Amino acid sequence: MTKTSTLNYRGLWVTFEGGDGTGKTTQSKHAREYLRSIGRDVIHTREPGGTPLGDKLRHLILTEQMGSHTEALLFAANRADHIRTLVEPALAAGTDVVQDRYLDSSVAYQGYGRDLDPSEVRNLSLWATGGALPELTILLDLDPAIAAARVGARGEQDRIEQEQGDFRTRLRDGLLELAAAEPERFVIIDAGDTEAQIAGRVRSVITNRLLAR
Ligand code: T5A
Repeated sequence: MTKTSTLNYRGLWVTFEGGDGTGKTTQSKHAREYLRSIGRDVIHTREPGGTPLGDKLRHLILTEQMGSHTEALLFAANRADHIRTLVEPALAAGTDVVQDRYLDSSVAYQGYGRDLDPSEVRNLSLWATGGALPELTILLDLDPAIAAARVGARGEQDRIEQEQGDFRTRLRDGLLELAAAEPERFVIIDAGDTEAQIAGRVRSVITNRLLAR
């Protein structure tokens, strides 16, 4: 079994999770601005992507047709590079990291959404990253139909965003299951509210986590 680490970092590591169009990019950027406004060093990053190699993998993953195993391995390869070359060095130096998606996305999409075993997918990512887990994960939870309308309103969709119906429902249920299994790491926020209301909730969750350190 892979050993996990959550609280050994100087910087605060916060990840945002949720289905497509639930507002992760919007809210993770608000979180970055909030941390800056209280005088903390912070970087904002994302998966897939996050590093020069990660950006190349992101392009491959989102444009090429591939099987579930290949997809899971490419996400894990991106994650290994991202965590080992960017995220962990930043946290060790005392910089906060606000991250749009991490391994819970793989467990939800490649595991619950597709046909892979969720625990195998999780273990693959833990192996790839040496067991790295964030201190705080904010799950933006939203009815998949509303999320799909938000993504649709924006225009073009990538290969994974084009998945429909049952896939989105399995994904949402899977993410809620992950949050229930790790209540000390996850905070669930209703993503159906306004951008400002959600940003306010995210601010207070982050403040409480910093005060509890
Ligand atoms: N993936 C990813 C996997 O399958 N496995 C993995 O391991 C990982 C890491 C690419 C795809 O890869 C998959 C998941 C994805 O399908 P991505 O490009 O990061 O990942 O795609 P998303 O994370 O889904 O990015 P999106 O931009 O689609 O969604 P966000 O970031 O959740 O939403 P955001 O902030 O861009 O907002 C979407 C729209 O809604 C509006 C925004 O203005 C925007 O137009 N909005 C709101 N509207 C009303 N009320 C609010 N409160 C709103 N907040 C935002």
